[in-house]
Amino acid sequence: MPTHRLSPLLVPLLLMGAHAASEPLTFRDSRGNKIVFPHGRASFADALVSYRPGSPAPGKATQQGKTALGVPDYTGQHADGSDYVCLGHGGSLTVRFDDNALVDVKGPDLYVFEIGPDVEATLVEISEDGRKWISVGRAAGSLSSVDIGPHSKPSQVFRFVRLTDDPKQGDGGGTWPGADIDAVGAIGSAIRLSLSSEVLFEFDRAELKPAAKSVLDRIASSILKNRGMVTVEGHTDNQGTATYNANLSRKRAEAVANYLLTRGVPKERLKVASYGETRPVASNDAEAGRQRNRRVELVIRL
Ligand SMILES: [Ca+2]
Ligand SMILES: [Ca+2]
Ligand SMILES: [Ca+2]
Repeated sequence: MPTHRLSPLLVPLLLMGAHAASEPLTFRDSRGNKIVFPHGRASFADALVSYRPGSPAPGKATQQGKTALGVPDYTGQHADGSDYVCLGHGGSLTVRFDDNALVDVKGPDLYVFEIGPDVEATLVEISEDGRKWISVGRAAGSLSSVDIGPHSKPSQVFRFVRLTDDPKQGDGGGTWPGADIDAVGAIGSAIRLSLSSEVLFEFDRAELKPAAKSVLDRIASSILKNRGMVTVEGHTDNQGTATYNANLSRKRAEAVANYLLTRGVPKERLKVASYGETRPVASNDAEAGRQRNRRVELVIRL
C-alpha cells in the first residue's frame, strides 16, 4: 500500500527526484495522442477513501477499489479483476492523492483510465477536504481527460477525486456493469510532502527542533530550484479543543514558513494554511493514526 509517511532523509530526495531524476510517464489515448505525466508515478492516486458498488453490482472479484491506485497496470490478462475496479451501474469510487495534489494547469488536469470492451463514462467531482465537492464534468470513458480550470480557482489544491458511473448510460447489464477504472492520474499536479510533527517540533511546541532545520534546509534548496508557489499546511490530531488545535497548527505552519524565508525562499512564493484537526489522513481513534495526523504538509508547485 502506498504511503506518504516519508523518512526525513527521503523527503529531499523525492522532491529533487520530482523535477530531475524521476521519469515522466507517457501514455497514448484512443486517438493516439501522447499524454505525458511530468511527475511520473507520483501523479497517480495513492489511497482508497471509499468504494460503493452500484446496482446491479459487478462480480465480487472486480469490487476491489485499491486496484484503481497507482500507475495504470491493466493488461487484460487478469480475469479476477486484480488490476481494475468495476463500479457497477451508478457506483462510485473516491480516491486521495498523498504524495501529489491536483491543481489547475493549462489544458487538461486529470485523466481517468477506463478499460474494457465497452467505453463507459463517469461523472467526476473533486474536493480539497473530502467533504465539499465540486463537479468538474464527465470523463467520457476509455482514456479521457478533465479540465478543472473552469470549475476551480487557480489557488485551489485538490486532494480527492470521486468518480461515479454515469447512471444515464446503458441498462447496466452484463457481468461488469458500469465503468471499469484502472487508474486516476493528475497531470496538473503538485508535489505534497508530509513532515511528521515529531520530527519538526517538541510536544505541544511550535519552535523547530535543530534536526528539523537540516531537513528543511534541503527542502528549501530544492524549492529554490523551482519557481512555483509553496503552501505550508499545519495539521493536528483531535486531542484538545478545536480552537487550540487550529492555533497550534497555525503557529507550526508559520514556524516552517518563516524558516524557509530565512533560507531564501521569497515571501511571495509562500502561503500558510492552518487546518487544525479538520483534515485528518488517518483515524484519530488510535495513537498510530493520531501520529499520522500531526503533521506539516508542503504543497509545492514545480
Ligand atoms: Ca500519487
Ligand atoms: Ca486545466
Ligand atoms: Ca489498476
